[in-house]
Amino acid sequence: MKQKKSDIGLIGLAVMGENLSLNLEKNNWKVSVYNRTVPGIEEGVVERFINGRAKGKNIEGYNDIPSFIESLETPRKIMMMVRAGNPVDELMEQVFPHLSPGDILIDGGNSNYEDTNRRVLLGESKGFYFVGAGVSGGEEGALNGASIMPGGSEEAWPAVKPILQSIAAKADDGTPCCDWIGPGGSGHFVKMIHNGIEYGDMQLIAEAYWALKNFLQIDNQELSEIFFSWNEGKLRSYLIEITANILIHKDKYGGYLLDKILDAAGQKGTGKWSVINAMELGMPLGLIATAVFERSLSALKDLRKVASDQYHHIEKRAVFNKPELVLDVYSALYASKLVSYAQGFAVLQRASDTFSWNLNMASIARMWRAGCIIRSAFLNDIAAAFETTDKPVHLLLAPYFRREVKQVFHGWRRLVSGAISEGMPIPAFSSALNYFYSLTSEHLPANLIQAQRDYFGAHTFERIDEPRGKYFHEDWTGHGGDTKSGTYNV
Ligand code: NBP
Repeated sequence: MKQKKSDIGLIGLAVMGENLSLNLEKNNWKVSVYNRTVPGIEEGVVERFINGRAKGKNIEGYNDIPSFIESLETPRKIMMMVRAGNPVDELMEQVFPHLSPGDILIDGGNSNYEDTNRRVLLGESKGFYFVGAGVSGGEEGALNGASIMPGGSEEAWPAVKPILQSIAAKADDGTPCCDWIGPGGSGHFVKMIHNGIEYGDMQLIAEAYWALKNFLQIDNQELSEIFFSWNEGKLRSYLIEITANILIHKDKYGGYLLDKILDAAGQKGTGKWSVINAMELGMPLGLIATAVFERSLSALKDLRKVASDQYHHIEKRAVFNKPELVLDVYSALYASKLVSYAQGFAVLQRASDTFSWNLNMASIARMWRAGCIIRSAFLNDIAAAFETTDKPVHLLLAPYFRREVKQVFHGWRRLVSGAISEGMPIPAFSSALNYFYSLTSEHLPANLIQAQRDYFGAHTFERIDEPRGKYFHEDWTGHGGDTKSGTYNV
């Protein structure tokens, strides 16, 4: 009897590919897998998987691309889980000659959205479909349910939808954390901003931990209890939960492991990309930028040691009233997190308008409710805010969040000013508060910036007593010319 062909093919058997193929198989899809075999790199990857974790499962392994592709049901659905960048282009070149019109390539890696824009066009020019799907949730999500953000050739969605939704995490209401994002590289753009928000959340939690630890001089057990209690309320989230666990984790010598970990953070680039792209779009993303720069500053460990010796860093700090301080740190964390998400969603909205992606913000918030690293209860509130009939132009202006900010505002401000006067770094909390102050100020000193720009470079300015869009130049020194510079903005 002729054997049934595979429903989906997966290329790249590193941690994500292996676990995703097991998740697919668990959801009753027949899977073919392929990994390149390069002498000197790691040979026998396919055999190891097929004879190991995939043993006895409905998964077939292939060592060459033609027979791998031949094993798939048409239209073929092929998911690539390889390192982002050149490997994806190289693979596409190898796969193209063996595909038939209508076949679908899915890139599940962390690709740059501009590469995905280009690949969608390339794939479609050859008669194929290309889907750039951001996948979040790491190894655990890949195996048991990830948050998946697919975008690109929309014609491919009906064919890939049941497959991707089956392996996606399910929110508490049962909705799969995977839905169509939009055209071109929008899926990878949304995934990138997700990762940027993750950088922000982690920095904020780190600042909360540091403020509590240093101001209250409490041990990890007590700190952990505070985080566990926060995990019962509005801050309930995966990152708060793992922080509570990390705080009390002991190593084999019996001490808290966290206290022995070097304070020098690494990064792989998606936070940086979020900031670069926000800058390209002319949108403020200060909290995530602060989180990225703080990782860079933390990595300058030797320099910090020298500087702290020279400036005699404050070691003893004032003792605060515990319940009040805990509440103020909570307020700063909650409000700053809201600012961070508001900034992230505003960047998504600008990208959507600029690239005509028609992104659905409520749907994106819902897709992040489970499976991914930033999953939290709070995303339900964000989705609800975006779903109201008079959609807020900015999350901080949604009636629900306006009420929330008003409740925590004084604690947030007390914590930031107290920490600054005590010499405690809280860069993300204060970046959020400054953004909030600027956003809610009708008047800012940018009039002076415009005057300076016009003074030295004839960059022109608008006047408050003339309509917007009318530009003026002043001869500030009495011996300048009339020639103006262009009034474009980048
Ligand atoms: P890696 O990002 O480490 O990629 C390793 C895989 O890429 C291996 O299968 C490797 O084959 C293959 N590969 C490389 Br490298 N160059 C290739 C080429 N020129 N042609 C064909 N295959 C090539 O693996 P990962 O951590 O599983 O991540 C896969 C993708 O998913 C990445 O884009 C990553 O950013 C993204 N992602 C990862 C996570 C995570 O938690 N790890 C989470 C979410 C998304 P080889 O075995 O022959 O070297």
